[in-house]
Amino acid sequence: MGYFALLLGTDIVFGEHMSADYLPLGLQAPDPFELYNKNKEMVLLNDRPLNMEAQAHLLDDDITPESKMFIRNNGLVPENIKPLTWTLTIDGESVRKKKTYTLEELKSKFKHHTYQLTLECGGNGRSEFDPPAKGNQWTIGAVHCAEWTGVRLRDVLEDAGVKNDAVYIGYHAIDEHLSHDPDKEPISRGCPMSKAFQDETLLAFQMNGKDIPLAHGFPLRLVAGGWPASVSGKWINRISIRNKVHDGTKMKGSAYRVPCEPVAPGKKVKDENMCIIESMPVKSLITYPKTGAMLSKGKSLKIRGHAWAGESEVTKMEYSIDFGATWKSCRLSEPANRLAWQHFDAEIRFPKSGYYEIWAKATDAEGTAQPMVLPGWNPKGYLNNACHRIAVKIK
Ligand SMILES: Nc1nc2c(c(=O)[nH]1)N[C@H]1C(S)=C(S)[C@@H](COP(=O)(O)O)O[C@H]1N2
Ligand SMILES: [Mo]
Repeated sequence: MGYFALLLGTDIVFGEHMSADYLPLGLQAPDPFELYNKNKEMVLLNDRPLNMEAQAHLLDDDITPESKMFIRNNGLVPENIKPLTWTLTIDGESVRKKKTYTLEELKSKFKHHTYQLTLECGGNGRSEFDPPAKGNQWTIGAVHCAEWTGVRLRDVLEDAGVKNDAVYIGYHAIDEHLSHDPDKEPISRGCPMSKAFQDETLLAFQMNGKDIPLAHGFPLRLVAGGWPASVSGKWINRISIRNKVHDGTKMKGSAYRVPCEPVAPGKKVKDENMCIIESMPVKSLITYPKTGAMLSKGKSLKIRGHAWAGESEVTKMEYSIDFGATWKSCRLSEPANRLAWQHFDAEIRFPKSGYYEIWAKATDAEGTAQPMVLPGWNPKGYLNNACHRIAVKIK
């Protein structure tokens, strides 16, 4: 008992009634679902660093609410953030004049813009690769499309001044490395100037009409829709305008890179033959019904879901109930804005009772479709955009 009291920093009154194997609530780690307002059906992959994903049926909303957004952290979630004294510095080899802004200055000086943006972790779908790839074993739930409000990164960069030799931007954030070493950054990635200068690339301070939730980057986050979500730095306080490809943590080696040319499964690939992932590939999810649904015979079934295609747009959405032998079209919506996911639905009639699978396949504006089997194996297990499938029974 003395030991617990020491940890709690005070006496445990009536502690003599506690059973020997009882851990006082005050010493239990906080429940991440409660701490971060997450739906109880979210799946925790890791608690240090915290990584949590959705299931397909949880992603049914047109705009993903906080409770159903996956969390991907490389380090520790910052604590005690003080938005009033928060600053963002623009520096680097290619800035004309290094400049620092308070949050208030960013908000009052630049025009506000709101976009729905699809953010998918580069490793979403990793769990299916064989031979397996190390890292979080995401299934299909590391994607969301929330509505972000902020100022254009371009407006802020131009205010500080961008030199002609600018190539890339790199973000820096305040989250702590797992080792607690202050000289190490958990992650510091970025994007070429062309992506940094797009209309939809924001320095966001709001998500779904409110302050950004802590786990998703409060009080300031970079959002670059359609690219691996690792480009969208959370809790950022510095952006460097670089005269070369940014060389921060997780930019080099094999991180967020795939072989420049396809390789056989399991093959070792030299770092110099790995290329940085830019636009994410075309993909879709059936969000209704939930896989395993039981339906009664004679009734038709309305399926629905979302489809997205990185920098491109989804132009065709199809489903199959005969294991890919034939495909029928779904109704497909226009995106709310560029880089937002699109919604699809279809009404399906089943010829007789029994077990079925519903497969969904999206095609982008370039004519590239999702593969029905696993796409190109790569050492880190990125970019799995195979068709989503659900099972239904008709009785
Ligand atoms: N500062 C910081 N930004 C970060 C990360 C991080 O660990 N620290 N993780 C990145 C990765 S790998 C992903 S997939 C997304 C996840 O965003 P989310 O947690 O809001 O879903 O944030 C990115 N931004
Ligand atoms: Mo990620």
